[in-house]
Amino acid sequence: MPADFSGTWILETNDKFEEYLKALNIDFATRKIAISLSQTKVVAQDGEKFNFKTLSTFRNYELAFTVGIEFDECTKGLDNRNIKCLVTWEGDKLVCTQKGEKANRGWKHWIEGNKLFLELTCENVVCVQVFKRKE
Ligand code: VLZ
Repeated sequence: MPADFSGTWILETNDKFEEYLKALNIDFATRKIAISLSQTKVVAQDGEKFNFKTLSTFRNYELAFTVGIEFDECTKGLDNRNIKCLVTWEGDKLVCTQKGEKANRGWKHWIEGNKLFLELTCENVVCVQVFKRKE
């Protein structure tokens, strides 16, 4: 039985997020705003279908996908690139490869106890975000 990601998760730590945004060529002013934000992930999981909402007071970002089915993503409001994505299970980790202009781009999600982890990768930068399940 794979992990259940459904729920509301509040950002607790955000290591190397600015470096990640820089690797995506996000400008200085936007980076400074972005790193100051509290982020909330609202995840809805229905079997292999997922909806991830990343909410903040500045911008929101929404992504819907089915595991194992390639899809096009436009990272609107982030770096505004078009990428080809595929999410697969690696054990209980949800792993997304994001093919496009940026090398080595993708993310991984997993759960440990009441924490949701997100590893965001671009080129040689790895950002690790830890979220706590909302009571
Ligand atoms: O997350 O790809 O959970 O899409 C940051 C919004 C959203 C704050 C980061 C404003 C989303 C930033 C990263 C302004 C530049 C991401 C996936 C995995 C789901």
